[in-house]
Amino acid sequence: MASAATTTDVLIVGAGFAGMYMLHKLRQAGISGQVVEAGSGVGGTWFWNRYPGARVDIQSLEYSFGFDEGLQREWRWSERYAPQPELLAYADHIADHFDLRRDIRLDTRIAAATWDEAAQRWRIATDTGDGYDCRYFILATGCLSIPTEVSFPGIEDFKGSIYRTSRWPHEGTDFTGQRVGIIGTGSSAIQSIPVIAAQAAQLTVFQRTPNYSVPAHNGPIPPADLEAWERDPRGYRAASRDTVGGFQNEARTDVLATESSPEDIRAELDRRWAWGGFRLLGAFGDTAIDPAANRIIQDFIAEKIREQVADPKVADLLTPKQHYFGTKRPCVDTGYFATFNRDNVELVDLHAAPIVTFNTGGIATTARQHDFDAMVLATGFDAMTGAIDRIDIRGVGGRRIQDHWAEGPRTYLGLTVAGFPNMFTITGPGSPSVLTNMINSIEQHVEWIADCLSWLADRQMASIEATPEAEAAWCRHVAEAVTPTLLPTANSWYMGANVPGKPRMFMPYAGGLNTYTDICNQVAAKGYEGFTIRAGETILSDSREFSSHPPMPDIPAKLMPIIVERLTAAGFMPA
Ligand code: N01
Repeated sequence: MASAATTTDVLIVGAGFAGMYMLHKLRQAGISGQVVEAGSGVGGTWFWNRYPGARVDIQSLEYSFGFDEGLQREWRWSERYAPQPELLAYADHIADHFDLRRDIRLDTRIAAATWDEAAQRWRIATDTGDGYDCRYFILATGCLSIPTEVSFPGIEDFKGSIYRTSRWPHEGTDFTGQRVGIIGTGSSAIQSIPVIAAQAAQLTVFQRTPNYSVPAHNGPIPPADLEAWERDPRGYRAASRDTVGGFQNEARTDVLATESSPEDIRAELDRRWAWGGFRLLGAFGDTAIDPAANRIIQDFIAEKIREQVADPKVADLLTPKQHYFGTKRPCVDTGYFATFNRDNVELVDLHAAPIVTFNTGGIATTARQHDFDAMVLATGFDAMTGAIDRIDIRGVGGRRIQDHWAEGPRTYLGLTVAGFPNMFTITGPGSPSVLTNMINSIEQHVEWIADCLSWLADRQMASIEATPEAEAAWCRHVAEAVTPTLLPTANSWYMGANVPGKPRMFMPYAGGLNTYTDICNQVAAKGYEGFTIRAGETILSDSREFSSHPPMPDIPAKLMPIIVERLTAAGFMPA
């Protein structure tokens, strides 16, 4: 028999960085909260993704919280890009520093959440048979937390070990002397391949789509960054948040590759390549829009791959040709391409020789049998909606979130969903989230939600619900923001393209974290426009529209024809 539900103001799902900061922020506001976490520890992404070589790919100085002066002062990163154990230690430190663990329940999954219209509360059921009774329900479930359910024929017959990068065993692995195969060449694979290759007797990489990757140049934190941060941590954080991507990358929106001389292009790209990481993305203002400009960076990276890989045929196979640079999330690597120069590493092109089946010994492709002691699946995630979809969430009138999202996720501001009152998503679909430094997006969301709940409490309001009109307007704006760019052209997980049957829709908001933050602040300043706010029969506000659109950015004249053409074709501008 189910035990009595625990009563709390807020139930938070997930004890990653988002869930933990949410809990802390609520406590500061005098609101009670409980966190439920499926894992047996805190840390979210960094709890699960323990594969060899896992590390952050935004500089740690920026991929860390700025909300607490003490936390900032006492935590020191050992490297430019912290490795997974250090990030997990940071998560544990946050849990201890802010005494969060007493309100975090581990090893428990939220199975169902039902809105009780009469009581204006959520009734939550866990997979252990008990539940919660709460006013607010906050999904801090992460954007990349549910692995895709790839299944290969015969996989159950394989006699060796099978590992998933996203569910790596906590005791670690030792591939010494083993023949290892890895499927996938996304970020997880690109980080783990060099490390596994250095340990295993033999590593075979099964590649379906080559990916763009830039060197991390990991090492000590660059002195200039450290000095800038130490001089003014608050200012440094604010500068990071006031960017499109939530990190500083010297973005030059007004300099176009197609208007620059070959010498200037080369010097700029070389400088950014030498600095490493995502700074390459900010080199020119037209790369994300103009195919000709994108081609310039593609050619540059192709040349860099040829420089790193001794065998021209292998270099060619490793060179992306099917998508524009930046339209799938670029990878940041440490020695990835050079790994293919090792005698114990082989690249299998799955386009030339697709996998036919797994078998007891390993994998049979159309070309031949490959025998392994261990297989690694680095095959990706059901991104952005996967974790939410797997909870049986029922809003007003019993409507299921899966039905509301049948044609793709619909949200207002990536924070709320019409018909699902008092439910919030941290870095949900329709927010900048995965296109940004997640920590800065998390901070912005958590602070906005906490302010909103305090505002409601001050006015003794019981519920807040996005109006269908505001949600529709936001969805339109999300689509409008990405339409001028090349982003929708790739078969990316941003588009849901990696999950069979998932609706094709560009899920994150491409308008930039800085712009987005302004919009969210305007919505709040207008008394939460686009929301119906009520307590019982009392309706405090029912402003149905969403009018806080950002001002038009300064767009270089040369890009206007492309942008107008795409917006017109998509119906955002009259023909
Ligand atoms: O997953 P992915 P990931 N047969 O989806 C291949 C973040 N992240 O875990 O491209 C054969 O990128 C698939 O091939 P294709 C980051 O945001 C961050 O690597 O579909 N191959 C692809 O090569 C990242 O973008 C860090 O043709 C199959 C790969 O598997 C996101 O997580 C580190 C296949 C999946 O790549 C996801 O990265 C790691 C099949 N049936 C991850 N199915 C940081 O550094 C899939 N593939 C912070």
